[in-house]
Amino acid sequence: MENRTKALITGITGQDGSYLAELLLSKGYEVHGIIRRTSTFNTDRIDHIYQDPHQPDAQLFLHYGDLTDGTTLRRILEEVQPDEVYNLGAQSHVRVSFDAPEFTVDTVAMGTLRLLEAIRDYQNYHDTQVKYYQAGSSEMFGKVVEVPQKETTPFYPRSPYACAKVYAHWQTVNHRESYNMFACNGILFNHESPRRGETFVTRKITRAIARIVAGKQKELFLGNLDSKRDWGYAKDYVVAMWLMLQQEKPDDYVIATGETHSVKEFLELAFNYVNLKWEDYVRFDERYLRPAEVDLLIGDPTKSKEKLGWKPSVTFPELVALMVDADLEAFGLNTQTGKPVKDQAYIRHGVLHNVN
Ligand code: NDP
Ligand code: GDR
Repeated sequence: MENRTKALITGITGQDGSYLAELLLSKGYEVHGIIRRTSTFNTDRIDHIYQDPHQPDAQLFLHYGDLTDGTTLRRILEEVQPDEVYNLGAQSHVRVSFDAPEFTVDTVAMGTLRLLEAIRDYQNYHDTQVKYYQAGSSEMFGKVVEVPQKETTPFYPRSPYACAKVYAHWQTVNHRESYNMFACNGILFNHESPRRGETFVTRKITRAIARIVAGKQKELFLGNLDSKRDWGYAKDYVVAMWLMLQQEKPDDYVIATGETHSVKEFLELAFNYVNLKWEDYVRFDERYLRPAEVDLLIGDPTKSKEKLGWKPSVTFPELVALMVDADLEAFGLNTQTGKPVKDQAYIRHGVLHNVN
């Protein structure tokens, strides 16, 4: 048997988890993912890379667990004996975190602590080192204190989700400094893809456009169109996660494009792409407003460029186009340009289940 590097991923069924699993498998890793028990299948994003664990050459293994269940996290660590752990699991919707703050904080903040403590004990018992990646967020910057936001910009979180991520960030720093753990924080700005959850604004827009073109939807209800985000492509961002754990020393890095665009600009580009005017379809619904909004995010990726050699490969217009293309393709609609789809769509309910 080959001695492969082993990675354990929480949140493997999410957008980033699926891209990261693909990346690590392509690098020859043995990949283990923690999935939650659900009443219907929740593995659509990773079904295309799933392997029967009975096969002798299987490299992807799934384990039932939850960040709210510390015992199971410890058991999985003992079973897998990973070299690298990527903590991507989260209730990751900012608006929902106002509705379900306790669950959000339990998963995001306490879940991180449970995992860090489990790794600390595992390292001690086995006299080994595990490299740890923490999925931090630009939401931690929240209210504008400084632009562009960089590693040294003070945090000012504006939601239960962001408060929990700030705790997780500092707890990760604390484990690094207290116990000499190889623990890194990625401070990732928004990153999107055809696998983005359908209730985040970019995917909500591109999916609605496809449904409008297909004659299945007439209106799109949105909240605040003025907020600005630094939007990149998820497939690029998981490379940065991996790069952080390949450095000599653990550190924290901002991962961003360095450009910002409003929700309105996203709408304009996306609707123009199919020769429609967004004003004809978009309606306001206050239910999508947040009790406190994050108005402006723009990251300074200088450190990650210099130290990790990382840079984004997809521009904002390219990102919009590839997401619209993928959602159109899901309805069997030709794209305006006839260009091939760069990243095939992942769509639930079997409309299209053909991920690259
Ligand atoms: P998703 O919402 O797509 O995926 C979240 C994952 O976490 C899913 O696999 C989900 O499982 C899992 N999860 C939720 N609750 C728990 C729990 N209690 N225990 C274990 N697993 C759980 O998020 P993304 O892939 O977009 O993001 C990945 C990580 O990066 C998250 O931590 C997010 O907060 C963070 N982040 C994301 C950014 C982005 O722009 N995408 C930017 C910055 C940070 P299930 O499928 O069963 O629901
Ligand atoms: P965000 O992403 O909150 O930045 O968090 P989201 O796409 O939800 O919102 C971006 C902006 O769009 C505005 N908006 C709407 N948002 C949603 N979801 N639905 C709407 O109908 C709508 N209308 C307007 C929002 O108010 C906001 O200003 C994402 C998540 O992936 C987090 O987990 C991650 O940490 C951050 O990105 C970086």
